Amino acid sequence: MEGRDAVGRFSTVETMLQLLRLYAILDAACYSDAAGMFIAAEELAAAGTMLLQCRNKSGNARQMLDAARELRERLGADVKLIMNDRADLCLAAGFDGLHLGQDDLSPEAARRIIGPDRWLGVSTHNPEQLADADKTSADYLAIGPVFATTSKANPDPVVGLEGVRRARELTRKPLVAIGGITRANARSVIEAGADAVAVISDLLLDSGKSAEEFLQILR
Ligand code: TZP
Ligand code: MG
Repeated sequence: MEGRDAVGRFSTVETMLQLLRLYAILDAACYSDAAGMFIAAEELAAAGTMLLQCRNKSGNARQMLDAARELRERLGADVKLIMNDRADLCLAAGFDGLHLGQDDLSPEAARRIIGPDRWLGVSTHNPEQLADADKTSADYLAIGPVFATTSKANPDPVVGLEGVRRARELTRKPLVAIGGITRANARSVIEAGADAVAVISDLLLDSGKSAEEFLQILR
């Protein structure tokens, strides 16, 4: 199949984002314990989610690494795992990529750590940040929050669908929309020019069923 290798795996982050369009974020703060997060991750993967990000804004490095290694072990190599914020943990856990925000290492500094082959994503919140990130070696860019979100502390102002349209004009890199995206509005975000949607909240309840519905809606 186009965009996949001989055994059916997606070969690049671009094909994965453009063909599946769903990027699930596992935020440790949303689960009562690591076991709950592992179960949700397995449900998401069983439903066909192939790209997951580990996000933990309050754990210590050792806990984060233990959880990341367990996820790697449970989900197998076909599911692509992206570490939020931490290049060191990305390498130590054998993850497939790293996602950076505006206050993290610069993309080029992180690239020196993770090497040329791991996927690198950068969050942006306005046209200036997006244009800057476009000049880096980032493999994909995120724009948001598109809609109001309660999952992020001190979120930037919402950019709306207009912000997604503007972002689309400014980059040819794969574009991920994030923030307040649900099954009800995901289609509109793709129609505004995003290749994929990144989601926390609307994947929390009945994770497998929700992921299946997202994947159906986004086809
Ligand atoms: N960055 C911008 S919005 C956001 C992040 C991490 C949170 C997205 O979570 P939700 O629950 O899908 O709005
Ligand atoms: Mg960050």
